[in-house]
Amino acid sequence: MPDTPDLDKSTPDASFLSVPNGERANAETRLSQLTGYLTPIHAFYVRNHSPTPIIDAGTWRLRLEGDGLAREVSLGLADLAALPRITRIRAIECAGNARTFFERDYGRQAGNAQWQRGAIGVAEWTGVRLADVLARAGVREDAVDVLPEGLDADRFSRPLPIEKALADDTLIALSMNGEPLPADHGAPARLVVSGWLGAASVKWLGRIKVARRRLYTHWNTQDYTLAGPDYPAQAPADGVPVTVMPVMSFIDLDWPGRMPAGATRLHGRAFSGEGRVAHVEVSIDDGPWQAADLGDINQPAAWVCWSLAWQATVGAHEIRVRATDEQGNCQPESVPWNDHGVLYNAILAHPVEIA
Ligand SMILES: Nc1nc2c(c(=O)[nH]1)N[C@H]1C(S)=C(S)[C@@H](COP(=O)(O)O)O[C@H]1N2
Ligand SMILES: [Mo]
Repeated sequence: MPDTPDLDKSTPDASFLSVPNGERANAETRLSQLTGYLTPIHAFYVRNHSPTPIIDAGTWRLRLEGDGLAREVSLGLADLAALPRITRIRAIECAGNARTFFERDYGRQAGNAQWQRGAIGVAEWTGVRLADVLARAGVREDAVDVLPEGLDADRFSRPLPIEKALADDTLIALSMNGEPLPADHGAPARLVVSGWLGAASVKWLGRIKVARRRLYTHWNTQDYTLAGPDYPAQAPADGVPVTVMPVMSFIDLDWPGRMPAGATRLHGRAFSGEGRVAHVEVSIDDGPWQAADLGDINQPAAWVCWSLAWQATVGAHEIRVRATDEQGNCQPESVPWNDHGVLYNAILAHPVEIA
């Protein structure tokens, strides 16, 4: 292996903010640089718990094992290529996105990587259904949990219940936005788990275990859990393991945002886990909530773009956005503290300076 930098993405460009205080090099998307619906590969946030491994696709194998399978199987890329190919547009969002706002609200840092709002991206993923891959090894009727494991130094792994693993849109992605999967995003093969926390979408897959009992790793017991005084511990976890991501919205501006005065349009994105966003409202300087226009692409487990016409006047403004999903879930005014700083989805008062 060459002298691998923490991130394979050589020089982060203007599309990125690097995240201080992360365990490794982590980079978040600068939402102000997004122009289209999909997040381009070069701008897609990266969350690594150990440095990006460079894996030889030619010799790569995926091992399927465990007592929830009829037999052990080892597959290469040619075996995956023989399975039906599927393409899905899906978001991946880190459970810790917007974590930095816990410090703002409570005066101390929660968890580690101090993300602002950019630990989310939407891409078009192409690959094969995890269900079709597992079928090669014969999934037993009494299988309970599936444990995908990465080939990175930490052997990152986060279990999934069998029902989610076998869902029609849980896929092993081999390409992203029509390009081969880049190293930073899990080449040669990663999971994409619709609507769930990013940690479920294990990168650099090397092994998948299927078991007839519940499985636990650091990543569903000691991190990516809602832990703290307001949450009951679900032993052996220190809190409530995070699964589906909650409804949240963002403005496509830096923080603080800067725009010229005059007739303009505010743009942003809203997302709600496995569901679809039903509406987005915007309030400027504590004014009435106004309905934003939603973009054409609005499907479950991906964001919807929103926009609103605005007559921007010179000075400092505060813009609030709130999204509501099809189930009627709306962003809260505040989020109680939790130790790992996950699932921050409160309505943000976004400072915007008009020159
Ligand atoms: N093997 C492995 N998979 C992983 C991780 C990791 O560190 N190692 N990080 C997870 C986390 S916490 C997130 S938020 C997503 C980020 O995916 P991305 O880097 O492609 O944006 O990958 C997940 N998959
Ligand atoms: Mo994450």
